[in-house]
Amino acid sequence: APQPQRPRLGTVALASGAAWVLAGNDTGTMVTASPRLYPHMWSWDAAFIMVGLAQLDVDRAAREMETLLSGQWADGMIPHIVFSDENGYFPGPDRWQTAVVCEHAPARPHTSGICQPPVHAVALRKIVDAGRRRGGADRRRAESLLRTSWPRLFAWQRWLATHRDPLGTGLIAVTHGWESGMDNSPRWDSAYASVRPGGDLPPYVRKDLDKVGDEGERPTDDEYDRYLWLIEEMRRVGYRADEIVRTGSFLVGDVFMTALFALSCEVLAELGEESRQPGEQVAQLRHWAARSRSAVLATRDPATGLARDFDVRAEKWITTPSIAGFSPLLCGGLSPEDQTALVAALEGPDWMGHPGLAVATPPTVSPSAPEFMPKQYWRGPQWPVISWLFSWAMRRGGMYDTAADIRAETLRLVSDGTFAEYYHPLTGAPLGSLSQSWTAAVVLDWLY
Ligand code: 9WN
Repeated sequence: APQPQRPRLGTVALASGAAWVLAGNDTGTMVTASPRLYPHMWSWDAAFIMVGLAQLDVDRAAREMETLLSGQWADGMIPHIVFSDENGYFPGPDRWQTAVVCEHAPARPHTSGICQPPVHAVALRKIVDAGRRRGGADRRRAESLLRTSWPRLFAWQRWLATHRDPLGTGLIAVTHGWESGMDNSPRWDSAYASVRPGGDLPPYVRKDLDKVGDEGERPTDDEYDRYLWLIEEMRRVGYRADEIVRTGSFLVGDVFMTALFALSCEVLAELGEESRQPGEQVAQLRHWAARSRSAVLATRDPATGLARDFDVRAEKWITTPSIAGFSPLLCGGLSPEDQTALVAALEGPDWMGHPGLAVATPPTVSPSAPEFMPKQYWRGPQWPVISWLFSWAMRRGGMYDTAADIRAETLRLVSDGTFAEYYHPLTGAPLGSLSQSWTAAVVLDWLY
């Protein structure tokens, strides 16, 4: 059905709107992921939010990093949620009980017990660059943040390399779909099919469903039972990282997470060199980056060239045609021919070039695939934050034209001014939460 014509904002209005969204979601110490659906700080959201804040206010961006790091666990893990005092989200601190059962978790702030993709080094890079560009107090603030947060981010990368490499190849594994950031992606369907919630799963009430336009935009109750069951398993083993990897029902080598890990190791190594951090730690980062880059390249499907996840429990490749298939473009390492072919596939008719798309940006699942569901969360919609990530990394890797196209098309999509969490790829309609912070943040970075 034809969509109602929405007003399109020009650049100045769009940038003001984005700044307004971030200000509106700012509690003073954290910019929550969204006003109603996610009233807390999420780990990878926070990183993208810092990217946006860096353009507006270096000190505020630096404080966001400090808030996030105040939730870092003693063993180095950055938890996927740092909770505010709001209680509008489930599962909240009472359900996780991280500090009650795990010595590594801080008592305050309250935190969840899993992690999310490591993109924080990219945020630090952006803050440092903004500070240096502006000079004066901004520069001093950014340099001092670099000194204090570099070792913390190093510890975070080390945690992933140490506790999340079950095969010893550099392929970083997730123990819960939420860790991937792409909660209900069809990538995880087969692995979740083997997660069997026990009869003793404590009862719970979801709080997310009445905060979006249509329940069909969110995961199902069946999926939620599995999400909650995995948390129950983890809580029962006191969130001990190695024990979860040894015994948990869900363990998948996540190629997208791995590519971001490799990318962040490189970015952090560069920042480490610039700020004279210990040489052996910088070398360690480069070593991890190289190993994980190779691991990403080794997952490629010989038939399609797309990267794949590996279900460690079932010992099988996951071939779902999702955006994660393009992970090599995030971390680099392809031969020039293979890179050209993968970019061509991304731009081709099964992806950005699909004739049915309202704007030519990457959908999360190929519209040509049977798994494609255009309204449902990570099963098809376009996520502006994912577009930003690909655009940023591809520009860094010298793929300037595609990077610029993704930027231009995504800006066209978000010029409706809703700053939606995700968009319907066939109609351009906003979906999920509106005034989503990371959408506003990446728009700001693009417009500045
Ligand atoms: C669970 C905050 C987060 C994002 C994730 C996105 C969604 C949470 C949820 O929202 O996940 O962590 O309740 O659905 O999938 O990527 O970080 O924006």
